[in-house]
Amino acid sequence: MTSLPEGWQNTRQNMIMLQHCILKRVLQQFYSGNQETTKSLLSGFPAALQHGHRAAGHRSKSTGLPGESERTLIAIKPDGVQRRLVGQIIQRFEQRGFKLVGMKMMKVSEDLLSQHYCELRTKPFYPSLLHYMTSGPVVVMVWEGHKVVQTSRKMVGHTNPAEAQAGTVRGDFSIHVSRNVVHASDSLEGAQREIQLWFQGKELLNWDCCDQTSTCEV
Ligand code: IDP
Ligand code: MG
Repeated sequence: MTSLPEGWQNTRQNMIMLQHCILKRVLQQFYSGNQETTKSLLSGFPAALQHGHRAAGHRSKSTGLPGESERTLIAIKPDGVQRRLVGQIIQRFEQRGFKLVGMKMMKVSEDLLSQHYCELRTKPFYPSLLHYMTSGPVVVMVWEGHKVVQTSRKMVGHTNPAEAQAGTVRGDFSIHVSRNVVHASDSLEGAQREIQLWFQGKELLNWDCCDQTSTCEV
């Protein structure tokens, strides 16, 4: 069984403890015959606390994600940050309908990068890739949604911008493979590995978009 990241477990446990407290107070008031207090207690708490996970949509027990949602890691590389493309890149993912569940700006250590790009260690361009990726800050994000891994790979485009289609991030904003602006996980397993590498569980937020029934059948 897949265990939930630490932050999620805490949130879930807090939610369950709160629900128990509310229920206990409501039952105490109900059995003491104080219906007015019972009503005001219930109205004082948001629906999410009264109904727990059901108010948050159908979440899978194993992943904690709603429906068939996936998560992926997207990073705006140092050239994207230097060229002030952060806003435009985020906008594409928002407009597509994906949900941002984690984001931070950081200077990446060589240690983290060597784990991230472990499959490329033997490539001739690996030293210059490390130099480029540590040359300035990156903005790293986790996006969630239906088939977000494969869709975001299409949105990002071919590794080599010269081959990337117009309309993709790389096809619109870059010209050379050594400065291709953005990273996107290439598989579900890769995404899970990369998210764990770049983020702690408590840095990711489980939240409900008000438009989630408009972007996907729940
Ligand atoms: P991806 O980023 O599209 O998944 P990968 O093959 O995983 O592509 O390569 C990771 C990164 O390594 C690329 O995004 C690019 O920054 C860099 N890279 C890949 N091939 C070359 C190359 O031939 N020259 C220089 N850099 C490269
Ligand atoms: Mg890759």
